[in-house]
Amino acid sequence: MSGDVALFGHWICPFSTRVEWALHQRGIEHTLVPVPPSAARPPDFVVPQEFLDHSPKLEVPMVRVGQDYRADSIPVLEWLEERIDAPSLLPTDPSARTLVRQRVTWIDEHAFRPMIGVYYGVDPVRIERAGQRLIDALETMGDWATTTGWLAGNEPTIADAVALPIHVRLQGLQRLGLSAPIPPSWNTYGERCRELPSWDPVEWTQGQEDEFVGRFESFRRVQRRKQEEGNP
Ligand SMILES: N[C@@H](CCC(=O)N[C@@H](CS)C(=O)NCC(=O)O)C(=O)O
Repeated sequence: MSGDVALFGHWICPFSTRVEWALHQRGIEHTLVPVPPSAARPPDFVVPQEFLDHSPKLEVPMVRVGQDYRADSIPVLEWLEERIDAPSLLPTDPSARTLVRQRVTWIDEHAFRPMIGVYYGVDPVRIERAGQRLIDALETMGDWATTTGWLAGNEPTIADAVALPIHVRLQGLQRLGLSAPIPPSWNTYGERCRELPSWDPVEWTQGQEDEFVGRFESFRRVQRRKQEEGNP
């Protein structure tokens, strides 16, 4: 395993959490270089030059292994599988791998997108609709996990990495308007994730959850004021 792995990311970014969890779950030693997303950057924050030089879209997460850089969470998860010899989050059987990749794509579209719709939502009706779509997705994923233990088979895979940030911020989402009941199967699956040693490094403190909720409440206030002023 290459000993020189760095993750440029931030706890508030769900895409960074995917990668951070996968690094811990695979037991890959790494350095975490905190780069807050621009909206969460303190005014005096100095963005590392290495990040500016190598991130194609200036988005976190970005990962360095040795002298090579990659960005974009799902390609990064795949690249780390090829690049680093450590316990894998991809099954060896080709049809099982195909299932993992299908589920990764499904989760990104059907769960992550509405999740982001909840916290970036401004209009209560849209927040409610995004919340319902998210709950429907949690139900589907909870059913997968009930059948095999994990989201795509009987071991954790990159599909679990892709979905994991939802567990991390679920209470924050509820505080931001996710009002429908959480499917019990999703909660049971969440308990299984919390038992993994890789959970602790990505779990939010109460302060982090409060900061997440506070940031998006204030984002909503600003957007609503702009709308009232006819300047959305
Ligand atoms: N498709 C990318 C999305 C990454 C992304 O949107 N990152 C956000 C933070 S959560 C970002 O860095 N935005 C640019 C900025 O904040 O300046 C991935 O999966 O990694």
